[in-house]
Amino acid sequence: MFKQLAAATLLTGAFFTSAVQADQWHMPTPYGDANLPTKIAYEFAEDIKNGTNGDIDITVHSGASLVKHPEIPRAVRTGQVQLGEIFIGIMGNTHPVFKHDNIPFLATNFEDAEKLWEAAKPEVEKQLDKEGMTLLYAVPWPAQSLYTKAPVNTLKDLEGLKMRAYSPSTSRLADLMNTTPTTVQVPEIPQAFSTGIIDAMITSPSTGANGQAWDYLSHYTDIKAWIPKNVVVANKRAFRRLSDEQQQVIRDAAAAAEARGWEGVRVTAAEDTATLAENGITVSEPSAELMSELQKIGDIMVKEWEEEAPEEVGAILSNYR
Ligand code: PCA
Repeated sequence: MFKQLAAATLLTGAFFTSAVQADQWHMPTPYGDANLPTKIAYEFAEDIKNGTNGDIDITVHSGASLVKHPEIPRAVRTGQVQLGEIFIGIMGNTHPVFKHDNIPFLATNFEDAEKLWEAAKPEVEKQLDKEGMTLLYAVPWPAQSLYTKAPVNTLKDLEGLKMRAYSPSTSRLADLMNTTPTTVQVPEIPQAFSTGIIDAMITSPSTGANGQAWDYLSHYTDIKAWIPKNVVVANKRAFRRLSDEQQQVIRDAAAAAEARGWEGVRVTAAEDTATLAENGITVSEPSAELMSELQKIGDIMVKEWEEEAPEEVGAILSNYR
């Protein structure tokens, strides 16, 4: 009996000794493998494995398979996982700095979106740090446009519809558009449309194309309202425990990932918009009236946002402008 126990202990000891060499890290991500951010996450993990000679081995758990999207921030914060990917907007209720990401018409092309990110990054980084997370990199989505089952010329055409929301800011936007916000995660979009839980949504051409939007809606109005991003964050303690060299490998891989995102998104935005049209969706430019109605809502949202945290939001806006 004793012998057996001793042998078992020895074995366990041997197991842990060899495991000390390679750190097994887990990285939950919210979106499936067809998405640009997920492809970049796999490359990021590969770069780190190569750069550390296998000492840091990150397993990417895509499509919310390990942790549900709304729970990823807490999983990283508490060290349940060492790092993870999060859509910035879903943290809007944690602190207003995260709302910079879903404000309509603040930044509607990639150049401005990069500038807005540079302006917001110090505040975002500070807030994440307070919550025990280290910012590694961001990946942008294509501009967010309007999907419906009928043509839209003015906001009146949307009145009373059920509008998908994916963050506190998009819920507020749905209210201001006189629609009813309904929170639906990406994998549930097709079913939510076909069962009438939602009638309309604002998202990227990529999410529409990946979800085969032509099966359940017919019109895409290219309002290009904002360019949101995901961030990849590490648990602060897990990151600090690494050697300086290892931290540098991760920082370098993160910089490469971020560059890939800004470059890649320009390509996927164009390709995925073409895919929508090829599959029979009517892709059109918005009317001047719709745009001016939406711009007014955007102005209201900027004002409300600034009032929520004048100091931090003021800093982001003045950096940006
Ligand atoms: N797709 C994700 C986030 C932004 C986007 O383009 C979504 O719709 O939830």
